[in-house]
Amino acid sequence: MERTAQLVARPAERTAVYDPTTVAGSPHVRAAEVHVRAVEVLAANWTGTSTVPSRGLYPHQWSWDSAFIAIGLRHVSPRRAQTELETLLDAQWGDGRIPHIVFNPSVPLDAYFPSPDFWRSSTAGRAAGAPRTVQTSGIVQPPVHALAAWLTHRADPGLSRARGFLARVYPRLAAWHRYLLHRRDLGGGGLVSVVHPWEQGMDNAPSWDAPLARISPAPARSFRRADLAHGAPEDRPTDLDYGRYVRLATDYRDGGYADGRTGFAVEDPAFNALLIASEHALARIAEELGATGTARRARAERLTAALVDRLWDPAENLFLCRDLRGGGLLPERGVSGLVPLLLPGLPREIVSGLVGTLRGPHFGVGDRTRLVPSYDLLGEAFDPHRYWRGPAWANTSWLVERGLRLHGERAHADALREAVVDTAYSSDFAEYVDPYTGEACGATGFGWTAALTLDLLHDTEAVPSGTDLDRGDSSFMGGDRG
Ligand code: 9WN
Repeated sequence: MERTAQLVARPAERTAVYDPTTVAGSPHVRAAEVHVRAVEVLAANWTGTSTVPSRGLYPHQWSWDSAFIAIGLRHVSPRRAQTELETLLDAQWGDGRIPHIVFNPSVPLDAYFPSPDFWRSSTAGRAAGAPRTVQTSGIVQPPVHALAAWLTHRADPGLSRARGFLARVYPRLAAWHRYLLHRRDLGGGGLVSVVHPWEQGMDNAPSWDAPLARISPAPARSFRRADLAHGAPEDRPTDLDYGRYVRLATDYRDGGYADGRTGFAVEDPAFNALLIASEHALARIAEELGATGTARRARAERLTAALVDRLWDPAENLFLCRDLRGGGLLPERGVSGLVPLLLPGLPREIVSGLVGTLRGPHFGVGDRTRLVPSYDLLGEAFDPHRYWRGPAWANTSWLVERGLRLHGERAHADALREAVVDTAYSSDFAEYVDPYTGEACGATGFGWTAALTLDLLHDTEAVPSGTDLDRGDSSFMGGDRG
């Protein structure tokens, strides 16, 4: 295993995508300095087997954080990126679900809420096949993992083959997708539903307000939040929201984590788009392992058609969330509705509609904002600092940047890439930032901010050649299929 110093000292000469000496927009900041600082963050957050999102606020392993972190880590340590994903997959449940948190037993229980004694995975999750030796949560997060595994493989195919990396992770990733497609198609239309706002990863988004309003909150005295010790209360979700999060999680746990009966069920565009991108990646992994990816590609196409059919709103030029319990599309405009831009098989008019929305008055990218706000600038609930109700996150901007580049919007993609890298550096790799000013919010030294900055500095495979697009495949997954 590399020592931290070795990781940090990795040379920065592979900054080929970027101007080799400067970060545009900050002409005095050398790209090499950004690289070194980002690697320091990842080294400081490394526990030996995985990476915490933040030492203070999030001291365990989170599912989609780890996928994004592996995507960055692969540029400095493909071995560590593989380990990151393997550690997460070691906590997979028998029914295929990948839990959203894998708890570190050496961290005190009161460091994060809800803690392992709340989730009780090894007892309450027994019927669903929760592991006995590691404590986890019982909900999930967006399926970025197959995409991360494929990109990690591509970073060092020799090491990957020597370690049998893809052969070991493929069956687990396939089981994960099976769980989502078979147990979570709660609307019967082919798309996956989330059963808790934490599952979609944008916890406090205004899209959840209406479906959450039907949930009776757990009494405030029945739980003790740990997040307020680290973040400003006015930037975090309210106590009332927390009460509802706790009620939903408690009910799910008390039902043995069985699916289908939850009071909250929403089809979300980003969650489903990431599943589709990961299906494309699984097709490539299957081919690398000598099998055929045809069935997976066909499934990805069917899912894309279902996404358009069920969640696209042509009047808004945006994908929206569908509330299965209340019925119908939720009108709130969120960044989640822009994330499907990363899909290769989207009809051209939808791509143009999304780019127009991204640059128009509701998100203002390239005009009033440099990074992609998490929520509609003109929306009633907009707040530039409150969790997922306006601020910008590096992961969603990265996903939109990949989408812009994939669809040939090179100038817009370049500008967004520069903005993410610049802001990450100037905010000390903040968890999220004010979308107008770039002011740091939440934790600094945040894992995926550092990792995705590295990816934007180093990903030479992302430059579109046109050939992959012609094949209807996803160019940001790497050039050839072999
Ligand atoms: C609940 C770890 C996670 C991210 C989520 C982000 C936040 C947790 C919380 O932190 O969620 O899972 O306590 O608010 O919203 O996207 O994965 O970084």
